[in-house]
Amino acid sequence: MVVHFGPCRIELIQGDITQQEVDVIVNAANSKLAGGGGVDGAIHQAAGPTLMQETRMLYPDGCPTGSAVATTAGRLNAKYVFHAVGPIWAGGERNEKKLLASAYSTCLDLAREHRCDSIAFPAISTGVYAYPIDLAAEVSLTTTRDLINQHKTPTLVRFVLFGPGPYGAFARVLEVLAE
Ligand code: AR6
Repeated sequence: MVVHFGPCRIELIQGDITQQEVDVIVNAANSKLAGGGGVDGAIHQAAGPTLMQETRMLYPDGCPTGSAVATTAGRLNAKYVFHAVGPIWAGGERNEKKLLASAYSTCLDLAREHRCDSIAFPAISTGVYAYPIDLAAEVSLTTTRDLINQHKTPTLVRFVLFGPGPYGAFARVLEVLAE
C-alpha cells in the first residue's frame, strides 16, 4: 500500500527489513545497544560484526528510550542504520506514546541531517516490548505523516511489517490518514 503526502510517500510492505535497499534501515534496539533478538538480531546478523563494533565505539553509554543514534550499515544495502529505542509497554500510563513518537521523530530528524531520502522502519516496540500493534500503528504513522508534511523529506518512508497481522493494523490506520 502506498499513500502520497505532497512530494513524499508512505509505503507499507510485508517482509524482512534486512532485505530493503534504502538510505536508512532503522533498528528496534534496546537502550544499552547490546543487541538482542527480533529485528535487532536479524539486522546485526545481516550487517555483520562491524555494526556492533561501531556501535560500541561511538555509543558506549547506549541510547536513551525515545531516541536514536546512527551508524554505518555494514553489509546491508543501506548507507546507515539508525538504532532507535522504543518504550517497553507498561499499560500506557508511563509516557509510552510520547516515547514511541519520539523514537520515530528522532529517526526522521537524523535522516534529514544525514541528507537521506529513503528510510525503512520496523514496527518499533511491537515485539518483545509488547506495545499493542493498533496503538503503535496510530502513533508511528501520524508522527511520520506530520513530519513529512512539515519538512517534505525523506520522500520515501517504508514500514516493513513482519506478517499479515502487523500489516493489517498499519493499513487500517494509513487508510484513514489518506482520506
Ligand atoms: N523485519 C521486519 N520486522 C521484523 C523482523 C524483520 N526481520 N523481525 C522481527 N520483526 P522486536 P521491540 C518485527 O521484538 O519490540 C530486541 O531484543 C516484529 O515482528 O524486534 O522494539 C532488542 O534488542 C515486531 O513487529 O523489537 C530489544 O531488547 C517488530 O519487528 C527489544 O527486542 C519489533 O519487534 C526491542 O523490542
